[in-house]
Amino acid sequence: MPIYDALKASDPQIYNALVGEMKRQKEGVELIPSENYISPAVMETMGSCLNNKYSEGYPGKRYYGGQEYMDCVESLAIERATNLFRCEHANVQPHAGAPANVALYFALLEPGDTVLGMDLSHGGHLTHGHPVTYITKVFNFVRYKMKDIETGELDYDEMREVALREKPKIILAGFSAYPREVNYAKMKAIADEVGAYTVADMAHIAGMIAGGVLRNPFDDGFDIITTTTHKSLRGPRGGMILSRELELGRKVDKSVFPGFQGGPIMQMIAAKAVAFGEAQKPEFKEYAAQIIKNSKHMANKFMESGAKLITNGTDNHMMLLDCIKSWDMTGQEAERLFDEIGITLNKNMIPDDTRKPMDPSGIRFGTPAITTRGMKEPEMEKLTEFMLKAIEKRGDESAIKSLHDEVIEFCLKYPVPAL
Ligand code: DSN
Repeated sequence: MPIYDALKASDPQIYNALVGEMKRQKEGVELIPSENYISPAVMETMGSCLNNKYSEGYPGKRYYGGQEYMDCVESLAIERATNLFRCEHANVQPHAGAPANVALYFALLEPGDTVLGMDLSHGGHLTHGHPVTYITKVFNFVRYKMKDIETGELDYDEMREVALREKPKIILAGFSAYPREVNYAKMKAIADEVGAYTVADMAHIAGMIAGGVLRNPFDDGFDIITTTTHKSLRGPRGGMILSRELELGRKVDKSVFPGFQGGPIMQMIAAKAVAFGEAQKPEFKEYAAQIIKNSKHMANKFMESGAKLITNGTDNHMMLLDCIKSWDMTGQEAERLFDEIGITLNKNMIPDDTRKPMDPSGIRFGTPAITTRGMKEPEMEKLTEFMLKAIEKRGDESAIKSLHDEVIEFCLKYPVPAL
């Protein structure tokens, strides 16, 4: 367990919150599919003196002096990212996934241009054009959906029709709640017909692409990949933009800095480099494969119990479950119930949901974090049992309490790295 003596002496309030969160992470099951546990090396790097340096610009072209070590750090991050994802250019400076996407739009588009992306209730993301975001005041977002929510296949015919009609400058593949693999080649063919760039926001599945167990959109000719670095890729919280070709990468660089951001967060860039180094190791391939095995196994166990999974299964790390059809409860109620037994997941809209985002019909959960803790198929069965038991015993306070005790005992057998 890390020692926080200086923090404890200087700021007991923050220290207590930190220790509380550490206990919560160790004693609980993390099923939010976008969360994970970083390694000790990544954690050390994040809390380092690299925080103290300003490094506006890029390696070899900085605005301030004293950059010999910063250039080394950022160059390594870039080199490892481009090797890992097989592309010519990486910008590792975006502070997070949302700024990466916004900087990318400004790199490729003029105000008023159109982006064709996934309908948000079918698994798209806020930064793909939700009306509450400012980017919708600048760019025009149009949508495609799944053709059949029983299989999850995307509606490539509708995508083509909308593309021919709306002439988007970007066709966007990328999802925060979509459990199926994508046919990137079909999307690329549609984009070529209308002269659009192809962009994949692979934030959720970056780890599986790095591990070679899900398809790399660059292999089908995609132009750009945006991603976060902290989900299945298991790095520090941050973003990244990858370009298949150098020329596009140069536009991206200008857009990220000085177009959109100021000084890069160098300790995070160093921690990204460390995480990319970890992802290049053979163990990471095994990890990525196990994430999917675990997810498929858990999905099958839920379906065997009669629960309704959207698309009737999963190809990746994620499951989306219709709580109304499965258990006659809302996603909000299910999220709270599982919280009570120490299992964390998130309420989520299901396709064409008639309920509101804060009280939707579904829940979303997945396996990257529990796989990092070394859990495999037998543990997936145990976790499914815990969850189904909670459903059965809902309302019975003492049964829920003893279930929570069982979950804690179970969790403590699987150490959290770095904690
Ligand atoms: N909040 C992330 C997720 O959970 O999918 C995406 O921004």
